Amino acid sequence: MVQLTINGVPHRFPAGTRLLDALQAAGTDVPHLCHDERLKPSGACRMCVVEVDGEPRPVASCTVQIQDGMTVFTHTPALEALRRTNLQLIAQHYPLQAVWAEPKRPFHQLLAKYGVSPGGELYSDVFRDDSHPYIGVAMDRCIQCYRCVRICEEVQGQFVWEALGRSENTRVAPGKGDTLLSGGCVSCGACVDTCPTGALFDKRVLAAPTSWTRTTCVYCGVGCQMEVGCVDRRLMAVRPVDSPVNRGHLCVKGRYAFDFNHAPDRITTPMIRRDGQWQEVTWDEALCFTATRLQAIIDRYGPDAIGVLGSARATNEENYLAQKLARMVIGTNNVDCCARVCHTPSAKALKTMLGTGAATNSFDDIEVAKAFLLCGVNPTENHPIVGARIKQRVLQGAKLVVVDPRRTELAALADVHLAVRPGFNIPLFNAMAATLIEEDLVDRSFLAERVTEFDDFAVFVADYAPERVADSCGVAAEAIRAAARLYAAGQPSMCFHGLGVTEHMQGTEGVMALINLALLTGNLGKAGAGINPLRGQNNVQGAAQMGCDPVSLTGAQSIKEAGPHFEAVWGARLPVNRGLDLLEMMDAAKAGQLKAIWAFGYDVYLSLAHAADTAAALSPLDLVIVQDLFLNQTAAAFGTVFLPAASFFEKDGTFMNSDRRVQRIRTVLPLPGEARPDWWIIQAVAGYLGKPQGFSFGEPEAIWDEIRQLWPAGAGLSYARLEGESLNWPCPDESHPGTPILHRDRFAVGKTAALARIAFIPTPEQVNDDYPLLLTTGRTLPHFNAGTMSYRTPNAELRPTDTLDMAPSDAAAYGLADGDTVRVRSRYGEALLPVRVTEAMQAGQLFTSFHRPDLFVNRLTSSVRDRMVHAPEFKVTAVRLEKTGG
Ligand SMILES: Nc1nc2c(c(=O)[nH]1)N[C@H]1C(S)=C(S)[C@@H](COP(=O)(O)OP(=O)(O)OC[C@H]3O[C@@H](n4cnc5c(=O)[nH]c(N)nc54)[C@H](O)[C@@H]3O)O[C@H]1N2
Ligand SMILES: Nc1nc2c(c(=O)[nH]1)N[C@H]1C(S)=C(S)[C@@H](COP(=O)(O)OP(=O)(O)OC[C@H]3O[C@@H](n4cnc5c(=O)[nH]c(N)nc54)[C@H](O)[C@@H]3O)O[C@H]1N2
Ligand code: SF4
Ligand code: SF4
Ligand SMILES: [Mo]
Repeated sequence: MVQLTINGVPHRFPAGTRLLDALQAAGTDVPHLCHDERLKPSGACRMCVVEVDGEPRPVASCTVQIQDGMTVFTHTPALEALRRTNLQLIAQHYPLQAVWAEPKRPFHQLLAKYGVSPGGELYSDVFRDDSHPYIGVAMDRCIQCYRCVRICEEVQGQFVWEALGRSENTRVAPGKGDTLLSGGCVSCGACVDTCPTGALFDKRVLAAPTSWTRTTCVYCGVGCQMEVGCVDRRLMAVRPVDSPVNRGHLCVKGRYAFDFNHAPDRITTPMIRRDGQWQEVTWDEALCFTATRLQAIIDRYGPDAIGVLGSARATNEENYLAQKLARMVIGTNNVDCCARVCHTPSAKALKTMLGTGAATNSFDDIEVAKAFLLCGVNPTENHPIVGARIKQRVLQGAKLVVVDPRRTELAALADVHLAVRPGFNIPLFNAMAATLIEEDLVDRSFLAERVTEFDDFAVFVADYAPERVADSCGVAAEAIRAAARLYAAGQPSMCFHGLGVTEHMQGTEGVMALINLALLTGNLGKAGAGINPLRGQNNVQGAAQMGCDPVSLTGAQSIKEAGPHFEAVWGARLPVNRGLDLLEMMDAAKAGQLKAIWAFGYDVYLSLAHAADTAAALSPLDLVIVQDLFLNQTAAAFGTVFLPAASFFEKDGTFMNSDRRVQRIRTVLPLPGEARPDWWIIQAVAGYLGKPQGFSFGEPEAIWDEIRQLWPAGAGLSYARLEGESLNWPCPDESHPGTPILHRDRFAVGKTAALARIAFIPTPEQVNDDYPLLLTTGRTLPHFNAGTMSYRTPNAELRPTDTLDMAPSDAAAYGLADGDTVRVRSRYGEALLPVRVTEAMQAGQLFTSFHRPDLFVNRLTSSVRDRMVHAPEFKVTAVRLEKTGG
């Protein structure tokens, strides 16, 4: 601690504290304009000046650290006069009406405090842009604090704003385009958040919120913390919170894409389909109908004729209840969730090789890592806050290897970009392993202490030398070697992977091949390292972890080992039959063995591969229960009964993010119409099935407390603790600090982990003369999965449609240009898509997202599945292009 005297009063602060922070903590009212805690200090506005004993002139307190024995005066008449003069200068060209209109803006408050009147001699040559759907620009209010310039650079990494011109003529404007969007803006809203005057403002915020409630973003698995502002119980604004995950930053979805909640076609009344027509009914009718039909199926065909699908969008508590209902009330292990289609391969690989099926490290390790290996993952679009953090680290000098067929934003920034041919991860990762061994880049002491099977592995992997596999992988052998060298030299090196690894016939094995690389280089069990799947939705990690999985119970515990404990707590016997996973359920439905499916918060029809096949499975079902916010494609085509769910704005509970944190969501809005939280609906169905025991919780916290009783690694995560702390599980008791880094001294499987010999098996989905192009599918920044939410917001203006991305050479060969509609035909179906020509694509390869239900991209994808856990091969489809008339 360091001693500091402020205005004659002694204080103590930790060494290294910034003087301005100390002054604020001591309760002094030192003003500032250019400062923001998220930014490096700039000292430009000179409002935070103070007198420091021994300094000849006043110093900007945002730029200095406290020293032991420092004596500081903050409000001498000379300082106050200096501040007033500074303000007068700054306000010389400032519009007076702005101050009247919005007296609460920080700059306007300062003017009022110091009695300074704006000069009102406005500049006429300021930047103007009214084209952004969210961000308003009123640059006559720009006071050149450069906070927008700096936050766009230092936090988001987009470099949109620039200070153009010199001295008096300096104007802040986008440097690379005429509008924000053409200048590279990704609509994160950070510049708006930091602007102290309203020169940048949220266009759609028409009135200042009267209440703010903290909650967790509902979109991706990053799990950003945010505050939701309401006026008259209507959503008005969202602002970021300084949490360990997002550090005061959000992306365009979390920050702006919330209008779906008030969408006119939100369904808020239960419905039953009779004679092909949806009819609104009461909850009593809907629940009675649902329970009677379920019971009839159980009586006639047995409980295993029913499948329950949990939701990666709903809370932990709700998913826990869903699998409890499947197992205890219906009596089947047929329960799964959409983790099946994205990262069940990661969970399986990590669990098999290391013992815990989750990311090994925490996002906080990003700032520690010296090198990154990103495989089949596109964080600047799909996990934008993680993407921005990685980008900053790379801009500061960390090395970056990207393995992705497309030149993504981070690939363009990479030291080595391996544009692997879709489907060839295994030989490529094996070739990296072979290089590590051949060039002696392995961590010998880590291998000696913690890794087995090295000798056999070395012999096996020698067959995959880069020079042997490079051609088929579509990359240069020397580039593979360079990638291996960078990864080995990083120390620590952090690996993130995504669906480009998992959604393949050898998806699980792809992740295993990556784990090999971490084992060989000792990049496990320490800060800044690890194998980290970037999980998909807000609570996909939680949905599976809660037991929406046919072969494991809550906490990923095996039925065999943990079963007796669950039976004791639940007071019921667990079903004995092995459960079907989602894909097996589809097979069983097609074969007439499965009769009913209950899907909540999951648009199965739209999102599963090979839609014709999905339709063949869903259409013969006797009962399709859909529980959602909207009449999604599954409901529209096959639904028998629709149960209207509350959104995350309308309920309490917890989500589990990608780095194993459990975080609260809180009720912001009242329930619309008859919509009810998923946990309420599930309990009501249990009651109507005559088994209310164990389903009479009054609120989510009580459900969570039962979960903690059954899940040892989550036992310490009480709601009370979650109020004040951000904890990563395992957290076995209430005094445990949580576990940001797994496998520190030993692996969860034991002291050592074994290298896995993964032989490459090509997918049967191959190009030929009829289907000469390789289509891969994925995501784009503004839209989310089934599009039900993001397309009901102005994000639809940011990106109106999915596009078929292709290389310029292919476009030329097919005579196609941007915006042309083309028919894409695969062996399984066809879709019409607008073309987008981009240098990011390799010749012979195509990419599209699958966000627009009407374009229905999964009509194209194949039935190939991961060999181990059945995730569909969304990433490889052979197609051909056919010109359309229009
Ligand atoms: N904006 C936005 N964010 C999202 C979502 C969204 O829909 N929109 N969805 C969420 C969900 S559910 C998930 S699971 C995550 C997914 O996040 P990511 O894992 O990043 O998802 P994708 O975009 O599907 O695929 C990632 C990359 O894999 C590449 N790829 C394709 N084939 C191969 C291959 O054979 N090898 C390699 N190495 N790479 C390949 C693609 O070019 C793509 O850039 O995102 C979450 N976040
Ligand atoms: N071609 C192709 N297809 C893919 C993929 C790909 O890469 N390529 N990726 C796959 C992946 S990884 C995934 S995760 C799936 C995603 O597919 P889905 O899981 O179907 O998509 P989502 O949009 O995440 O949301 C599902 C539904 O949840 C609803 N919802 C939101 N909040 C709540 C809530 O609180 N309660 C309830 N009951 N409902 C709610 C939404 O309205 C939406 O209809 O798509 C898969 N499909
Ligand atoms: S919204 Fe984000 S990306 Fe766009 S200009 Fe502002 S800070 Fe930069
Ligand atoms: S990064 Fe993910 S969690 Fe964070 S604001 Fe964006 S969508 Fe939400
Ligand atoms: Mo996903």
